[in-house]
Amino acid sequence: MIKNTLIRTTFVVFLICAFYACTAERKPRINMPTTNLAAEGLIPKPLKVISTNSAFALDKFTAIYTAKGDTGFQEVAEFLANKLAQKTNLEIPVNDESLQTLERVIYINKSDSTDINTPEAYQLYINQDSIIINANTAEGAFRGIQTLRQLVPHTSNDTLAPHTIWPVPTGKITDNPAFEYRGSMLDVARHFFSVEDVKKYIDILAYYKINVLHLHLSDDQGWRIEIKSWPKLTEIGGSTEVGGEAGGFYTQEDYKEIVRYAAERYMTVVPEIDMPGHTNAASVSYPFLNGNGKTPELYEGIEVGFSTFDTRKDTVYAFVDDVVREISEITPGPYFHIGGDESHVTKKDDYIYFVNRVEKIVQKYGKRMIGWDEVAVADIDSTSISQWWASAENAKKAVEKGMQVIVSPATRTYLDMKYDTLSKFGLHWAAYIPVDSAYIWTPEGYGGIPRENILGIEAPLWSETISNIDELEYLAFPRVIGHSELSWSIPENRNWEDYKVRLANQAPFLERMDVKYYPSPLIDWKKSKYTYKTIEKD
Ligand code: TNX
Repeated sequence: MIKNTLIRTTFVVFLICAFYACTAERKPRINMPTTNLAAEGLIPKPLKVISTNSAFALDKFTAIYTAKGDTGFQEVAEFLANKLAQKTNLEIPVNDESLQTLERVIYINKSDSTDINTPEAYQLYINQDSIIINANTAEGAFRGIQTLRQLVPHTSNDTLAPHTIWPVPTGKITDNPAFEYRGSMLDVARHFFSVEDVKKYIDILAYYKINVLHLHLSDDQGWRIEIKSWPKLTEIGGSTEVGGEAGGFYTQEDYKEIVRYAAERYMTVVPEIDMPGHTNAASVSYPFLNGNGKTPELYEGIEVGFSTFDTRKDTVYAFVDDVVREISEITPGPYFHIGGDESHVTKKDDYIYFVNRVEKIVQKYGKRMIGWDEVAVADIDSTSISQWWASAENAKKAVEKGMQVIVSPATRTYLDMKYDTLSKFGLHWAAYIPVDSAYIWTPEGYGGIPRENILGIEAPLWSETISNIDELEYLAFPRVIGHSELSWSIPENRNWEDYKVRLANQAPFLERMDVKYYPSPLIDWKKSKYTYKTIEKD
């Protein structure tokens, strides 16, 4: 089963040693129930699943081991142990060679198999006595353990053994993402969200294998990241938000903590500074930036399109250079998002001139530029990325320039769109997006974009109408879970009827995580095979 003989031999020797080390305390084999791995409620749906219909008894005699000396594997194992402890209260040791009572092993293996040929691919073999996760990289192993977390039942089974066990269905999973960029955006500019809120969002997204968090860090209503060379941005520009509440901002240390937390979950943070429009908060802080001919004032409304930088002033580019440099220095990921949307009061020539110049600044600091779809009108090069939110024509232009496209159609992926007329929060300028409509569409070849030009999918959450984490969760969940499947699973594995049952089965996890999701009436939450408390309907 394991292709790499050397690893297999090492592992078998290890198991034999473990067996002899603990024969004195060996427990009788437990009769496992019949299971069906292929029918488990996994999201996103893995590429291939083969069931062998028995179970691995996760219990207090289980231990986790990893390949030694390979970067990141130990941390992935500890992450798994930690999450299993939160779910089951089991304290599962990691790489502990002194164990006396070892019965079952979870082995996280670095494999060079050519079957696992992308960094995020993994194989998961679940047998009665062992679970083996094979991956080329710790990132792949991390994705694999999310699948394993989903397979551990929410309640233990105390009738099978004299002690508590969590039966994990046996079989083999081979998995690999369809798209390399699987993201969600959070608008922390219209309303500010704390580091703790962002971490909670990251945690839930990572469970569904989302690997990009795009932070919309500036807009007309607020500037949310400390720039040491331009302190008034946060002092003045960070002081407000929509609706008149005090805003807030991340210090560079806060931002680094978000980046670190995301990186621990193999998630890339994409910072966005929206320019040359959506810049009122910056212009109030430093009025020389302003190009709309008016005296900028702090703004707490939600209309857009009235602000612009003065794109013909060199000092504006000195400012942009500092901002891009400072943020790039604390951003390990490859991308920098320059916004570029809805610059309605910037003349077209000025807009093109601005985007062309800023692209060079982004590249100077070693990043790949992303911009909302409008940026494709400029003379940008093929390494830059266009994020399609509204205009098919702009998306086409991007493809003609050889650029890659992130697919974020407002009518399908905008998490700030209301579910229906009864939704408490959200806007509806693009559409009402019920849970099925967010899921039933095909990003592959969307709008005629060739598959090879699609970098991935992103679901943006704009925050004009939401001001706290409960409201954020109401709009994001469960829709973003569907977007995770659209970006990870191949079209042949996606099916609404099948998905909606798997989604119903997410209720116990979401509730344990205290996620205030919208209990859409399209989902038969009650049919979930688990019991959970009644959800208050909004
Ligand atoms: C359009 S999408 C915007 C945002 C708003 C959003 C509200 C995009 C690039 N621009 O400024 O927040 O609609 O749905």
